[in-house]
Amino acid sequence: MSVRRAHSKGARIAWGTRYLAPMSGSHKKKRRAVTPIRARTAAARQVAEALQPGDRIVLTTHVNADGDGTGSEVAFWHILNAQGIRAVIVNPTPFPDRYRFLLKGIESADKTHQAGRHLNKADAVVVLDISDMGRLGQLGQLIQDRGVPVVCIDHHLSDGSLPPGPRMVDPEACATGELIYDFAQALGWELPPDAARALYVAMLTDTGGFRFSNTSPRTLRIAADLLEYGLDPEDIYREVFASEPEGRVRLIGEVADTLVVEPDLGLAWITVPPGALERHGLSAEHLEGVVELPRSIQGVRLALLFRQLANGRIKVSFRSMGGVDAAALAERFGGGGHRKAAGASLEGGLADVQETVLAEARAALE
Ligand SMILES: [Mn+2]
Repeated sequence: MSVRRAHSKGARIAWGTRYLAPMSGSHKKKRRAVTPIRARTAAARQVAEALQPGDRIVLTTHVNADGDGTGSEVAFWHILNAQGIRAVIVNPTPFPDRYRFLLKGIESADKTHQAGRHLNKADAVVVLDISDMGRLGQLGQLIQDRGVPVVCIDHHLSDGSLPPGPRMVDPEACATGELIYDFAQALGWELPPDAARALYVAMLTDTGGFRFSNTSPRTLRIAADLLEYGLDPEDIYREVFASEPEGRVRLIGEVADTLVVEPDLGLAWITVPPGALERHGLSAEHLEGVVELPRSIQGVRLALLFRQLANGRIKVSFRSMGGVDAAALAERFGGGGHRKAAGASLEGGLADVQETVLAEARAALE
């Protein structure tokens, strides 16, 4: 009896040891890479031709970079670096604090503070997570003037107003990070563990924590492969979602107080009180995810967030559930985005802009 018990315990330990081994050291052998989609393989080859050893490459993304923009550029930086290709990151707005942990060990890769100097020497520019000049801020003109090939890797639906260069654009991708993964797989280029972590952050954030409808089986297969690099999902969760300043929670309290709901239409909106960010010592990046508050209400099909920008314009964020097209609505005000998440900025006072936008929103929901 006791012998049998000892035996079964021993067997369990042996099984556990075999199971755990690939996670700690030899995880590369166990990795099951996800095969890239054929059209993306062809696009990846064209992109790679524009990025030669000896070249100076500038990586950039949209104003107020998010987890996908920063994750994609950090991952691409590591992938190029492993191939001996020099790259720097130059963004139109400062690298957000929330994602600064991705730069650990390569802090000097971020040259946002010397944008002009690096763009003027660039042999190619890689624009990630946007296809339009509009959201490149003051870098748009510098990139246009430089006249070098502009690579674009993106998953947005857009008219693509960037200067010419190879394109790897697919709105079917859940995030630009998915395309960066495919880029490395298609070419057989090494994906360093820090790149894997950055891509996991890109896909995690653009899918709302693997919850939105852009979360495909392929998204999760790639996420699974990325975890095989030895990433700790809880570490990443803490860095991205649980490292907030106290002021952010107090701000959310104030913003939540402005909530208005029209349950018959499934419309809800919130407003950032003017000056609230400054009072709590926060910046615009701390508003990421706040628009999920009105969207989380039962029966809400369209949620809006209004806030005044530093330049006086009013920024409106649109989030939809079900069949409501947030991008189509944002486009009526000169903005754009995805079906479920879009934005626009309008001239005018807060009250006037709210009246205009809410009238269109109600019409869209009727
Ligand atoms: Mn994205």
